[in-house]
Amino acid sequence: MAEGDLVFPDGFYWGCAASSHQVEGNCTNNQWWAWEQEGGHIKDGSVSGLACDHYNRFEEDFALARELGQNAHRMSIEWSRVEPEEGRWDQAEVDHYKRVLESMQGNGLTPFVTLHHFTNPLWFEAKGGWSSPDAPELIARYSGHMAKELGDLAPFWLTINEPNVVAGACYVAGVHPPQKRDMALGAQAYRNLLVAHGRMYHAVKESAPHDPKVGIVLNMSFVQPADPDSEEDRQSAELYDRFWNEYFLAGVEKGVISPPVGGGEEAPGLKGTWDVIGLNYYSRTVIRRGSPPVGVEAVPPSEDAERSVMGWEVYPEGLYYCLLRLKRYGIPVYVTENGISTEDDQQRCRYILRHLREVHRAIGDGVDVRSYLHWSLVDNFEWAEGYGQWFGLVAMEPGTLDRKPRASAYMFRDIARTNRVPADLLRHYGL
Ligand code: IFM
Repeated sequence: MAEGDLVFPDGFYWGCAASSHQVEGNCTNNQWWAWEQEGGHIKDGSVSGLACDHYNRFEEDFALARELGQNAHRMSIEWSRVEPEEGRWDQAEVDHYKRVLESMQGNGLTPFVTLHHFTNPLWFEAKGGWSSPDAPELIARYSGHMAKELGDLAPFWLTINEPNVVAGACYVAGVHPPQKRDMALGAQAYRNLLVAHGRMYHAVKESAPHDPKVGIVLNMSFVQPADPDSEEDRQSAELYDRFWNEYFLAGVEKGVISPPVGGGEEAPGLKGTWDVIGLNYYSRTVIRRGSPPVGVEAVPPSEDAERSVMGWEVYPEGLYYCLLRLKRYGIPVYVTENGISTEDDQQRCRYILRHLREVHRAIGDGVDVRSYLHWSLVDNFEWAEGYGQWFGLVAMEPGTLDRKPRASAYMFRDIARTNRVPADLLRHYGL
């Protein structure tokens, strides 16, 4: 080992994350697919369609991940496949996910299973989706069934991916289906998501044959006021931070529905429903006071700030601060997503290194971080952005869907295999 190498703890998980709708292809029975067919919603005019055809090519993808030095993989189960109608299980689809998990295991990839990653079965959406008071019970039943069927194949179960994005994008900003712009509905959805998480946690714990680790996946941002000297900006940033970063954390820690969604009332069975915390981190958010009804506004990154194709500012220090914030819960933290959409693979390499440096710094400062799962293995369907984004370590040939690892994939392979970031590599990138 050379001086200045960043060595990660033994048993650290290195891998990639993906979600069913973004990679599998032909997820025809969920609300995203239906919304895409309406036309006009996806920026580049595309539809998810065959996506990466991962549904049929998972063996190839997991073999590639193994060749690329990875020892873990995060995937999601497509609820609309396994429960296509309310209360009816499609055993062939359940068996498909058995094969998926067995293939991961066979390729030396420890599975992290997400139960809900943005997509709802059509029947669930028709009942009101996340705004329905029945949502927690319905998704808990599905979660229990999956844990009973597949629980012995995965040690990590993650309930809901980014509940703050679900509530915010679907019900407040109205940029994801069902495209509502209604603060009251957003609050209702947020409450249901929190209650659902608790119910899902217990359903998995009670149904899985072995005692798996179960937790939530939060999308956290490092929030700062546009003008630190402005009382208004500081208050707006605080409000945004409470809604975006704090709501779920406080909810699960204390078992309450805290403001601004609730009044601090108890949610029975919710308290302490996490064995792990999953953190998705991409960027920081700079906030100033905005106009009603939301009242806060994100300030776009300045012209000279480094940005991704998504327009997100590259701000690695934010990852350190988010990790540090999670330390007080005393629960292992797994970085479940981090990545950049860029056509410049050297920028991706630098992004990865700079973020790994922050993960390493957080570990040095006592945060129990146990994974770095990159978003994503292969370029895929980026929701309302369509296919005009490039998050993959591996490029996908349009038409043939052939996988072509980028230089960043090999850089990540060497880091994963050696469990360290060499000082030379940091120097090579001027870090
Ligand atoms: O693609 C998404 C993913 O589905 C959830 N987290 C953020 C990623 C990049 O936008």
